[in-house]
Amino acid sequence: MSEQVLSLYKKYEKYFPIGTCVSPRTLQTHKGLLIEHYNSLTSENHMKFESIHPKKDEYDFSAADELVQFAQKHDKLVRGHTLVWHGQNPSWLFRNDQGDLIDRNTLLKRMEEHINTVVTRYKDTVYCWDVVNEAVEDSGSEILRQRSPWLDIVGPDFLEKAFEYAHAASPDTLLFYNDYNESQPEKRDKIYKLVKGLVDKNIPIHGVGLQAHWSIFGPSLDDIRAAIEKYASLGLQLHITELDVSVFEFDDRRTDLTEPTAEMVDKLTERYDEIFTLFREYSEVVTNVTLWGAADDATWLDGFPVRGRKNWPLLFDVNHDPKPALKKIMEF
Ligand code: HAH
Repeated sequence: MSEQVLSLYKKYEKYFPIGTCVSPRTLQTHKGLLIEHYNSLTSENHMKFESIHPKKDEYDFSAADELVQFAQKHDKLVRGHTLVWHGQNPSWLFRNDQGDLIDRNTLLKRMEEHINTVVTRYKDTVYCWDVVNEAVEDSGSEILRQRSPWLDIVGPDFLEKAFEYAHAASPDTLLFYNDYNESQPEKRDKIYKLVKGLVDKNIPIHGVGLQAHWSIFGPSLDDIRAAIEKYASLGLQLHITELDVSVFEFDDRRTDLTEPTAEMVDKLTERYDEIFTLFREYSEVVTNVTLWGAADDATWLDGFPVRGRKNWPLLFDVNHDPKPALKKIMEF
């Protein structure tokens, strides 16, 4: 790192913590940036079911423990991600020893045991959990995502059960529902309905996580504002949980660039400026803003939606130097 700038999280201290996802590798490769600029950490992959509970009778806490120890040493918050999701699950989870799908009660027992073990272990170090991730269908009339083993085997009350188990394990931990395409009006209204249903039933839920996987083309600021207002009207807090700004439109599959164009850099700067200005305006309800990566050399968008295509969606560049977008969001 060559160029020195003020600390990002210190600049935002009066508004909200600034987070990033990390891996065992980036705890080392991005250590300087993490310590200086971010005060909230989320494990990108190592608290997910398949990583932390790879076999029925075997947990692997090594990477999660390492992250939590780093966070304690450097005085960082930790967001837990994630307990119940359709993705990145171990193959044993939904089947018995004969390889047949298990029944509702057996899966609920496994869910309870998993949530209780993981949430209890980190009750003093993880201040909030994404209890359920991505349970809402993107389009069409169904609210709940179809073809999820949780829905198929347990039924629609799998969400309630997950929140209840997490709350029983640690009553002081903040519990979130987390999803993407959260600002798109159709899906926004479905997420709202789902979460309102939980709130109305007095299920212990404390917040909505807006993943915020956005691009320089959208969603519009009006749609983001409307989503924030709508979720906040439930009386819950909002976390921006996985913010990044792709330089490509989602359907654009071009693979020819080795660096972002000047126009992309300008748009990215403008976009981060308007987004952070909006977040500051809503800092009463937006209580954590986490980026899905500390710098452009470690972003999941290099593999999604086009495998092996470089993207430049974050605030620090591949050399860990501050980008114009970073400087811009510090000007207030
Ligand atoms: C997220 N899904 C997950 O929550 C996170 O755990 C993972 O590391 C990366 C992204 C986002 C997602 C999407 O934006 C579109 C389709 C599927 C998944």
